[in-house]
Amino acid sequence: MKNIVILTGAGVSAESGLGTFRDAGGLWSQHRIEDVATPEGFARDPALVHRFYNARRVQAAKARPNAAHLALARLQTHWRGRVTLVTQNVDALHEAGGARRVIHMHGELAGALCAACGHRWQAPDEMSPGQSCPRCAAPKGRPDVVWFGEMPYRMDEVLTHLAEADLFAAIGTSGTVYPAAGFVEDAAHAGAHTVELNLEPSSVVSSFAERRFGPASRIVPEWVEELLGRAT
Ligand code: BJW
Repeated sequence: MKNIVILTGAGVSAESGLGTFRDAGGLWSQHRIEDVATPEGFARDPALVHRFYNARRVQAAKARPNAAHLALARLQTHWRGRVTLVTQNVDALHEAGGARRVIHMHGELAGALCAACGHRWQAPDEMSPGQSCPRCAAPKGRPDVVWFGEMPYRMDEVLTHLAEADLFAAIGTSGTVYPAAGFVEDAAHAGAHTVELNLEPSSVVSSFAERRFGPASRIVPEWVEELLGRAT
């Protein structure tokens, strides 16, 4: 077994204090998806959307990586083959835990994007409506995140890694948002062993060959130690 592809979701950061989306009390129980996570919502009320992301940017800056982030970074360092980390999360906790070359398929809270020319820059702590682009000066700054109806980032790269995967793991994701929810099928089709690590079964649990349930801070380090022990 050489190539490992790992997909992470909000559950991997839950024990760092960042709320998930769909759990009880999660972000989508406090905000309407159509208002804060679609381009149409942003066009209607950019101030509301900026408030939502400004608050999450502040919260994410205070969060610290937990044992799951640290274990995945350790796997990347010690595994003899390739470990590709694809995250749906917009926080930087994988990097803070020591992971490298993380693919942020749904963007990053730390980034700003010009909706007019596509230029990207470091987001200020507080973004506001009409934020002007440092390159083209259009008042079209927005958070550099992927909303419903938009194309996730670096999909060609992700699909190539999935096609070459020997092992695919999904960690802390509900399996309700595509295309990420379909990665297990892509990896299985390529012949990879597939494993779900989650607090509870996801919507696509039946697609996985192996399942492990519990808090990420416990089950991810256990799984990583097993893999590294098996490889040495
Ligand atoms: C723990 C834990 C602990 C808790 N330990 N676990 C019909 C079929 C197919 C697709 C579609 C369809 N209709 C519409 C679509 C497309 C749409 C979609 O999927 N909609 C569904 C709702 C049906 N998708 C899109 O629009 C995407 N773009 C797209 O498809 O483009 C076209 C395309 C075509 C072909 C190829 C490629 C592209 C874009 C989706 C963008 C999603 N954006 C968001 C916001 C990002 C910015 C932000 O953060 O605000 O991304 S929405 C939100 O959901 C966020 C997340 O990344 C994403 C996934 O959530 P996640 O991570 O799974 O979190 P939760 O809360 O759902 O789950 C947490 C899990 O953790 C739970 O299972 C818990 O049990 C667990 N957990 N504590 C371990 N301690």
